[in-house]
Amino acid sequence: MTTEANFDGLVGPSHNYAGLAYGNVASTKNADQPSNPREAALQGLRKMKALQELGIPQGILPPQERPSLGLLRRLGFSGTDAHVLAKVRTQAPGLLAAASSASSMWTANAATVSPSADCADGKVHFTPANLCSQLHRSIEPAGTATVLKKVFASAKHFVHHDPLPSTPALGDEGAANHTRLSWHPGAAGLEIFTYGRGSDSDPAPTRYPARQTLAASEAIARLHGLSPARTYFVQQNPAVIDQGVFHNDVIAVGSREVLLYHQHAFLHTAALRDWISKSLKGTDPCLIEVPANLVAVEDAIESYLFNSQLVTGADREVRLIVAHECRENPRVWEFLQELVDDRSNPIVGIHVHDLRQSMRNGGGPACLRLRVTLSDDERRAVHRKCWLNDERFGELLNWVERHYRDKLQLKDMADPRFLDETRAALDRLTEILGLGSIYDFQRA
Ligand code: SUG
Repeated sequence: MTTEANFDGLVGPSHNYAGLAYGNVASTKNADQPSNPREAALQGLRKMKALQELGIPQGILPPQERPSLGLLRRLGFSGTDAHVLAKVRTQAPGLLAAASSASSMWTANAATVSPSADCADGKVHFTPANLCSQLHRSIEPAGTATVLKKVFASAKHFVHHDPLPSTPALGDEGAANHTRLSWHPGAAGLEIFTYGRGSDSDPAPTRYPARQTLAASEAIARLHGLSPARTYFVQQNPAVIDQGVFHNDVIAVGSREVLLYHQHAFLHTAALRDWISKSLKGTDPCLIEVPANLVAVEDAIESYLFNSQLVTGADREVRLIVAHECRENPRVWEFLQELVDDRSNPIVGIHVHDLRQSMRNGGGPACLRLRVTLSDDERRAVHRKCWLNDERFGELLNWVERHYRDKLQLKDMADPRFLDETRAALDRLTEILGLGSIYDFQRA
């Protein structure tokens, strides 16, 4: 049987709020607040466990090492690690912040993944995102590529492409701007790429950057060998980017035959709907457009309603995994009650999760996971210890309790003891997950 697995990013020990992501309202709003990395990691693990208990294969992707001494040395800081940290703290605190972000936790931005049923060679294809629109994220691709090659190692089943060239014309933010619809996970699906920036004559946001480019999405579709007849490129509405929708997964979510999206998510919605309706085989699509008079764009951004995970459990029931902020917003909560009561869609339940630590940086339930649709054979080929089960869950809880701080601010990141602590934590994690030397190149 083919199923959609989730690979969540473990929150790293340096999780902090540095206001680095311009255009991401939560990141800006919470800049310089103290963070609680321990609570952040536990919140993420609890969500993973809940999904695993629904019978959905749940994978774990390790965090990257931060602060990145590699970045700081590349930028001209030299001497011992302690010297580098002391100098960057006084001379360029902004670079210390960029080098210290735990942003690899949002694995929806790690890569674009196409299942084997969609690709010409019948293999699962991965392209790590170059994340070139922001310095703190642009240092993720090399580590991401290393991890993905380790976790999905079998050349018989998996193909790994290099990240696209790191330049604004090819800005790529991974699966956060990619949705797949299909009548069941193993069938050839429709791959929908959403971009913020196309040709110069396309309307563009005026306030905030459009991170994903059409040229990047087209390159990925070519690399993955997708059928043009089952691939679609749709422009994000620039007006919502200017309101803080920095990725499409902040305003739309799709899985199987269901696409749940806000009225203002796309620029040419009718054409997208028509294309889906005529192209989806095996079943009728269920296209749920949420009107702005029920849920305003600001409510969507505040609650992360559309950053929910739309999942099908082993019992075949379809549920939405939402952030706690959805329950706290009366309009959003009322909409969700009506959604579940409405029998014209398959969604039967809403599960609420407290992910506040990640949410304060603009990362909701769907940001924390990379979806990888896998057949039985492909699932068996995945690095075994990266699957969550009761034993791994227990080990990871203990690991977090032992190694993570419960309060962190930027100044702590310049303390060499913090770097030592982080390295000890990640060394232990590679033992738990059996990942060998994945951090070696980051320490060179
Ligand atoms: O790239 N926030 C991330 C959040 C990513 C959310 N992912 C998806 N929507 N799929 C970003 O904007 C904030 C880091 C800071 O400010 O410290 C940050 O990078």
